[in-house]
Amino acid sequence: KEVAVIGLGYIGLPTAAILASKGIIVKGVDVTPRTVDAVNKGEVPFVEPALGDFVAAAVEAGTLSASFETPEAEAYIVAVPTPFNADYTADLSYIEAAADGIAPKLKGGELVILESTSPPGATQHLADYLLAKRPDLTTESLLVAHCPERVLPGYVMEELVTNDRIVGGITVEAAEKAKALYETFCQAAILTTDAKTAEMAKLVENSYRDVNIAFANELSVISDKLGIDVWELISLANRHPRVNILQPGPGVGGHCIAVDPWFIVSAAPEESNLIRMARNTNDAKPNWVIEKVEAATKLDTFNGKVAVMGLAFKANIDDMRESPSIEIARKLALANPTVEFLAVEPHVEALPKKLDGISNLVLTPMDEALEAANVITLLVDHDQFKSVPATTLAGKEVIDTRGLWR
Ligand code: SAJ
Repeated sequence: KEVAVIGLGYIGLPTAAILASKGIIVKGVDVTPRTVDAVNKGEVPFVEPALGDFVAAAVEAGTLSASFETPEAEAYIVAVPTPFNADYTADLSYIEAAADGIAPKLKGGELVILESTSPPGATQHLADYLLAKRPDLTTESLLVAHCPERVLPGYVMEELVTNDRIVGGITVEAAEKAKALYETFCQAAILTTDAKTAEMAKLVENSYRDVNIAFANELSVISDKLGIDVWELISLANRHPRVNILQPGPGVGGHCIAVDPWFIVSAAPEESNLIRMARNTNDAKPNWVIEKVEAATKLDTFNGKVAVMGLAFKANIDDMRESPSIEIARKLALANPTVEFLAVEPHVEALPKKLDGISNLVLTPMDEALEAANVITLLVDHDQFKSVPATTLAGKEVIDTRGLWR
């Protein structure tokens, strides 16, 4: 059995490696030389626990290799980015580019699986696109399915095996064949449906989380106005057997939860009121935090230095893509040039591009920043920050967006 995996990123590479660990010959394809080189050396070009061992072992065993060229294979898994355009519609150009590579290699009977998070209709679009390039094939001889990923960054190798999966086929046969492939490594239930329902299920999962985080974020703003501790409020409300409120924060980051709901909104703009409002509520939270920090810097006691604790998009990772903390740090520093911002991020050695070159924003070791600043803004609940003693914070203005130091 030979499988080609197009796109060796956060999802494609783990999927390729786990298939290869089952003895399947996996040929990875990527456009980035750094990625192709790393994989062929048995290395991983980003941080994901346990993935390195899988890749090293599979390359050593000869079941995993990478190249720029799409090979002939019995099955193709497409795991490329689906960013959104300025008007919130999905950009399917990476999927089409993958299809351009696959089309000339098809002989008939192959399985093509789309893993990328996609708007409703994208899998059908992929099938139509391939068939337009290969009019000699038919829906019966080209099996196309959608199998959205659900893994949580940081736990990918574990969740690939233990999470239930949804497989949506353009035809029933496509769904069944895709299911059989995922059964080689997934020990949980694999549920089959049609392609559009599978696409929507993925978007709904992330929108569900977005809407619930928006509820928590709104509660934090209301509680602040009313002089109530929102974390105490939520933990008390959650003692009701049918209530389970999520945690407020400085906004929603990462490129899944802050993106996927827009695909639903753009597919049904008139009907998606709650989903759109949740997105806007979460997107507005960084500005609310900025106002809080600026108010603290207007106090007579302010000594000119603000500590910004955490830049990653969530706790205990180094991933800063679409991080609300970055947005907050950047806007604060640019709008307040006379204030010195001491950014603390234990997971990185240098500031990310978006913050680089801003003269009043400096990456600073935690103890130094906490000592020097008398306004402390906590943006990420990293484990390292939990141990900060109350005495260190005493007498300072603390804006704790995660409720870590209550
Ligand atoms: N957040 C809060 N409060 C919470 C939970 C999260 O403010 O109570 C924030 C986080 O700080 C972060 C953002 O939301 O900025 C997203 O973090 P997350 O841990 O909720 O999710 P991701 O983006 O790391 O991964 C999600 C997962 N989806 C769901 O839990 C429904 C994961 O299973 C998906 O595979 C992933 O999106 C994806 O790739 O779509």
